[in-house]
Amino acid sequence: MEEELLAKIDPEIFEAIRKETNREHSTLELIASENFCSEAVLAALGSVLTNKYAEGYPFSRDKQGNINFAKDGRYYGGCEFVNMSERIAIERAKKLFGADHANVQPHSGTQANMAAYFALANPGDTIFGLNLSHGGHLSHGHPVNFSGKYFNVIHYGVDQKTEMLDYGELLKMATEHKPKIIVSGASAYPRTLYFDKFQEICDEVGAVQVADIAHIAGIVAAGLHPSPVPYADVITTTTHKTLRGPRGAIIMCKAKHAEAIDKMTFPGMQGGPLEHVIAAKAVCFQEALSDDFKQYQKQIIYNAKVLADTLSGLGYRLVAGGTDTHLMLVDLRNKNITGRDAERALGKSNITVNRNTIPFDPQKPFIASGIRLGTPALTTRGMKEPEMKKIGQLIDKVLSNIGNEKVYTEVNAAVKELVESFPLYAERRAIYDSLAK
Ligand code: DSN
Repeated sequence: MEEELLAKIDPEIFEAIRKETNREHSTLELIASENFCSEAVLAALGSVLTNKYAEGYPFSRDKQGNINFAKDGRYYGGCEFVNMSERIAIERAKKLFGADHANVQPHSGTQANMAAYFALANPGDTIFGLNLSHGGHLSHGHPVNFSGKYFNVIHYGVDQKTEMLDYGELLKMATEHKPKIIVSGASAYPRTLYFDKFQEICDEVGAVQVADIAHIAGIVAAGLHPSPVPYADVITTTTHKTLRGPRGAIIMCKAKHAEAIDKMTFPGMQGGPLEHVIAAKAVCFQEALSDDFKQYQKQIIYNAKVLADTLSGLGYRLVAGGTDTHLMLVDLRNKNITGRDAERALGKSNITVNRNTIPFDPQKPFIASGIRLGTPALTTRGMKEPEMKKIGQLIDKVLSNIGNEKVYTEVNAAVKELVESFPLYAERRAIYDSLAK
């Protein structure tokens, strides 16, 4: 048995894995970008496919750029079975999102964005991205990230009053600066993203839209959020957030960019693909094509609305007035708490969240005025509206009693009761615990 071997050969690493499995079960995971993948995904991740070098692709291209799966384009022998699983991953990704082309090799969302930018633009070109403190992402042009170092990045933001994207202002800015790429997408924006509006602006100024749907990919795949696929030239996403697969990413694009995207991913940005992760992505896409997955995504959104309404009813101000998606941003300024203090206090009560800047935040990102909450992980556990109300009340109890250890202990007991009713990785935990020294 694999677990038994690991426990024997490397008890320290076994212990870290055992404890993390128990932590995931015993805490309320509200980090909007996290989720719990299935045992089937974990099985693919832990497979011998990790052993295989497979630089290149499971297909070749003719002179016109047409893909031919009958002849692979690998630089190593022995690729016939990883070709099988990578081809399945590509086909499922295309089917799930209705895309012309999919590259399933990027190791992470930032690397996917890197390949997209370098395939479509040259260093020094102007790129637009959403300001990090308005809900954007590091890889959308932050100065400390490659994107901000290699490109002339201009950030757009949300309207100060509505805290929603200001497409009129974006058009004005784009008309003035003529960006090569406009990155649409966010990691802390609770409202609907209108990719058609982004595309209208791109068409007006001759830019290319790169849509980063990492956060909302599962909701998009389920048809519950507008898809960028009919509009954006290139779409990137991670596979481990609402999509609930392994940690990693993919790039989708219109046929005309397929060759450039593939070349920039490998050999441009990466070497050997992680074939075990690609197989796990394929499993995740198969799961995401099911009706159960659509129901799961619906429940994520219901749960987010109920949690948002509960907090709002308890006097918390929600950025942009609420949520249309899986996440919400809570402005804590009227409670005189910083995001950092809230994150720490909730952590002591076994409720895991992350501090987050709010638009026009007076605090630095390390402190932040808000917290970001998301429902994908708890929805995977089977929690529904009644649990969301209860969790909203528990969050309020902690945040209204910062520093009160007695309250933290009481909330801990309530969290324990909740998590025991919605067990996570139960069989796996039982095996690990039976092997613990
Ligand atoms: N760091 C991720 C998030 O938490 O949103 C995005 O990559």
